Amino acid sequence: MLISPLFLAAAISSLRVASADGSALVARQGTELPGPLTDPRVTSMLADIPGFGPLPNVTDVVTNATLPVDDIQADILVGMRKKKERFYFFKINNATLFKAGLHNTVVAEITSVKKILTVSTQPQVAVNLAFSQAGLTKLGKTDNLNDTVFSAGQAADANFLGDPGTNGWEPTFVATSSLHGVILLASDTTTLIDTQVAHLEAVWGSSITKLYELQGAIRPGAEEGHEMFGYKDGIAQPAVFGFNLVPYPGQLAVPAGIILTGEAGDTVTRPSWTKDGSFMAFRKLRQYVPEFNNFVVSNAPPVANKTTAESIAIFGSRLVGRWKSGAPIDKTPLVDDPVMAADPYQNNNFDFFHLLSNFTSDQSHCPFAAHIRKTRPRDDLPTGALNTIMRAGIPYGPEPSNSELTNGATTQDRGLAFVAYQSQIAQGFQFLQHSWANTPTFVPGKNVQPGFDPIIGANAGNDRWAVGTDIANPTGNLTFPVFIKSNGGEYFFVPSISAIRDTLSV
Ligand code: N7H
Repeated sequence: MLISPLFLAAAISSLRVASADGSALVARQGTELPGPLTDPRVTSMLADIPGFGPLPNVTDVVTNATLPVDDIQADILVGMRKKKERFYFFKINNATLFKAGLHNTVVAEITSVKKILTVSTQPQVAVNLAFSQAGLTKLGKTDNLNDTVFSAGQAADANFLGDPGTNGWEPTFVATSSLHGVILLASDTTTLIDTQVAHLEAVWGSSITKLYELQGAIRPGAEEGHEMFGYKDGIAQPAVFGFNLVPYPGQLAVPAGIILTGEAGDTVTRPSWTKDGSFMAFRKLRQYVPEFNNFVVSNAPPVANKTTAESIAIFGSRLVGRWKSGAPIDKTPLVDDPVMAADPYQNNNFDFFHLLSNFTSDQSHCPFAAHIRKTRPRDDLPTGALNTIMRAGIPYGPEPSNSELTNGATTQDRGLAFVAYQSQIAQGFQFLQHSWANTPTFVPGKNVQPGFDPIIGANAGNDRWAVGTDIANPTGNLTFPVFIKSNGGEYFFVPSISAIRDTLSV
């Protein structure tokens, strides 16, 4: 039953009294607490974005039955299709009370992959839960998860990721000893998310403290599915064996163990309770949209037989490797193709190799340094296929206004709440950021050093450079200011639902 606002307000005010005196959940029993949202859904909480291809059919996945989709937390395999998502970062004050609330109430509300696949089984608000190393320790779980990047935490990784230390990081991500976990809440309205948060806060009471929250939302209208610079994002995701049963052409098919811990293809030994979890890399990446747009307009080299506006669009697409529509420039370098962009049978079907061109020097289709080539080199490095991530981020912050765009300076905090899932952070997010995006010699075997990824390549806060952005001068260097600043983040472990129920909450 949906909760009325009046009931909710009354419940919340009674909560304030209850938590002000530090009393525990038990002491509040009998008061009217916000209950869970249990109405069945009639419309999907997920957006149907052209070019993504639908999620797998639940019957097919269950019949195939190689992955326990009713035990795996939904966000790991769903990708970038959420309409609204809140990240609620918290500290555990009292592990015993936190575990009681988790075991008796919350674990039953955690949303599995299976539930999210069908509208009628989707909850009003999908809830997922993840813990940092400090959080697991707080819960008394001192097992070694055999991921040193996770156990050291992201603040310790800042320099290696190319950040200028933790300068500019949200304080919550710097003081990591008290950041114990994150709750992911996804729905189609923030009102529903507010209600679910009130319920969880009622269950956990003073056993947790909210440290920080970030509200993400899909962009409106024609920008739906596009990130803040305007490019369609989330098209290329790995197909996971046992889940995405028939990969689309050009889609990277990977053993489930590349994304899920303990599944086939995961080479690391860990405690048995960690099976069917995943490591989550969260990053708050602030985007400087007017500055990016102005740079693209001011630096676009003229392209033969193209207007100025067309040359600008080509230049922008060469930084990313796709047009704003999502069409890959490797297939259509000089003119956008929105039909191809919207067709999952075409929009990933490329490998950067072209029969009659020189693979070591040809950048006429896609520059070596383009964002999607640096982060998935395809035929440039076929062995790199196992260094992959499932991306599940969402834009955050206000839409850029026209006056802000012409003014040329960012006045708002907006960007990408970046989320990547993988079974080993050192082979996934950290590898892509450090060894590929930030490493000028990558991709290897070319006639010229490619330079940094112009979008995410990071150089300790300093300018970056890349070649190949000018079709007429493919070995020429261009220097880029920073368009994206890291506000930091944390690494979390996303356990299976049974591990939360049977191991972490008892
Ligand atoms: Fe990226 N962007 O707007 O340019 N990304 N990315 N990303 N990204 C992709 O193919 C973007 C970031 C990957 O398999 C597209 O889905 C922005 C980080 C990977 O072909 C666009 C930010 C990392 C892919 C963007 C950002 C990656 C990918 C094309 C930060 C990893 C798939 C749409 C604000 C360290 C490559 C698509 C493949 C695609 C953008 C962050 C990785 C448009 C703005 C931090 C693996």
